[in-house]
Amino acid sequence: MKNINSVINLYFIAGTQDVAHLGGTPEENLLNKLEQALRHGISCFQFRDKGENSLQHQPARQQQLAERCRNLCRQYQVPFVINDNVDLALMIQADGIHVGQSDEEINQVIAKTEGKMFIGLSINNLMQAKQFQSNQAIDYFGIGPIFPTATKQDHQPPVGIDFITELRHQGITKPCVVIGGINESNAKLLRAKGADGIAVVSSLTRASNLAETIKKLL
Ligand code: TZP
Ligand code: MG
Repeated sequence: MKNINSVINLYFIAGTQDVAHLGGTPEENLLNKLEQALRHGISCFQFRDKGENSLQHQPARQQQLAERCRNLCRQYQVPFVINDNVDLALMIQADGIHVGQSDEEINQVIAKTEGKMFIGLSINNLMQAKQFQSNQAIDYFGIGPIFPTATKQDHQPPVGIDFITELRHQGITKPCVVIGGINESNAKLLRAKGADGIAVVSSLTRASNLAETIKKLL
């Protein structure tokens, strides 16, 4: 596997619900957006298809689309990650799985994946970070939301811009990717504050000039 810090450097997350405004079929919308993002230099893609306007109630169609996204990522040699669904990740041989605190129990995720893929875990407070810091099976932490965001409805309270520095001061050394309200005007600051990578949804799904936006996020 590539070095995890280079994998999480510019981490694009999306599902069909995030591109519904683009006007085509869900498949066209997501695949076109993903291809452009891959062409312009994202370092990782997470398939996170859930909620209103997603294919979550059409599992066969959703799996087919996940496979097409995986194939596209492979063409560009960019790691492909599945959000939440460990069984789907195993079935389609994803490169990684990302889970939250309330998803499938982390030890079960670790047992099921048996080192076949990398594992990311969402962290929202210092206690969680300390609890999982020494767990070698977890490859990176997703930290956030940093800012309030309209993209995720049920998100935890925003942790704020200094949380990543606080984690570093508290001895948290695991690779960290920050998420939630990150855009071209705050990305550099978050990197300066200790983030190894940044994760974005709407900055890319709603970009008017994707190439320019990606340059500024990198
Ligand atoms: N997890 C925490 S915030 C968030 C997720 C999936 C959504 C981030 O979306 P955006 O549009 O980059 O703020
Ligand atoms: Mg989740």
